[in-house]
Amino acid sequence: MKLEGFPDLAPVNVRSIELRRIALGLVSPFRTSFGTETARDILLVRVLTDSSEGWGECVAGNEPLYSSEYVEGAHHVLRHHLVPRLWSKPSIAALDVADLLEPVRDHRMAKGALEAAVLDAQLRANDMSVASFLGSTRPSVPSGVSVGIAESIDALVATVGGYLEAGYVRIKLKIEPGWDIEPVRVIRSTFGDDIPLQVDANAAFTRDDGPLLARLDDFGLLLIEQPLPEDDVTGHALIASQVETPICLDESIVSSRAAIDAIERRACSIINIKAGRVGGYIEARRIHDLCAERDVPVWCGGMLETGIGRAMNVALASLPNFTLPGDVSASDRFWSRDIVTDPIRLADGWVSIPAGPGCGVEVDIAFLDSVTTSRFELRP
Ligand code: SMG
Ligand code: MG
Repeated sequence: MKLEGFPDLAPVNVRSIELRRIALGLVSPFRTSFGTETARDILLVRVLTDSSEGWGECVAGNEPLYSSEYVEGAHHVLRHHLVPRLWSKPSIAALDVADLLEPVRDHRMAKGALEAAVLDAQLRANDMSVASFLGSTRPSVPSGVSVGIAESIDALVATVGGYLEAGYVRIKLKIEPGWDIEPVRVIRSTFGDDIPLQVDANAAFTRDDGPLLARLDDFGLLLIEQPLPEDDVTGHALIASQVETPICLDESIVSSRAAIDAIERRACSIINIKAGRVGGYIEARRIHDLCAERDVPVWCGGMLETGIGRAMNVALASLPNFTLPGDVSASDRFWSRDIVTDPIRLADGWVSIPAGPGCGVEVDIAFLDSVTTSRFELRP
């Protein structure tokens, strides 16, 4: 399939692909409606070509709680089903990867990591940045931070206050039944009505919760993210008809087809784009474009990435229809030390796209080696 609007770049000869797992502890526990994370087991894909190296980060969690994918499963499917499919072509371009992997159903986070590594390697070989490849229109993007469910309202206020002091432009509060109206009310009354504020339920509510969620209309939120389960598109349309605050979908949007379906069924008026969730940055760009054609704003989601995924997300977030601030935070939001030499930082609340070819950041190999738990190398 020929994609429109992407530069035509020379393909690369892939010599080997490494699947590397690392263990990183979070700076503080991150609690959502589906669980608490304190550390991540992160799968990285490293592609070596004749002339370059590329890295891709898999966003699958330690356990299948956010979605059905999880890191051990992603590792297995990459090793046995996805990487072997790349050997069918002597030289490869990132734009070929999705088609080669298409016979394998789902496993989008695993596919996305492999495609990202090929993209990074191919772009480095062609001296082009991910931002230029995707069609970036600005050098930096506003920051946003996702704030977990806290031990108490006082603890939440202290945490949000700290992020505002650090310069974060937009705050997202994780919610669940019982931690829904009150945290939002207190954050509004403490910090005022002007802060861009939104909530994310990670599928924790039911079709009966429309009247409860409508009580959030009083607080001028930017959006309510994914109130219902992933497969309940019609339920989201029902909720959207009962609340004034825009409904945004995250987990439900697994592809451009799913995005069109949700928009046509009026299940959402805003979409959170995560490259990993949809199978890669190329499909993410496709969803960006189809949303732009339909006047549906998008924003860039986050999956607690290291600097590798974070750098690519900043590039994605700089496309023109990313008109809402994303979950684009500094590396130190989650990590005391990032695995890249120049971590992602805020400057007056904004994040710059790392300059340079590929994802624009360099892996700190010595530190990476010190946190590596396993390495597996595949060759044609
Ligand atoms: O990377 O800033 C980040 C995390 C943002 O809240 C965030 N992500 O549903 O949007 C979401 C969650 C999913 C990750 S939970 C492990
Ligand atoms: Mg979400």
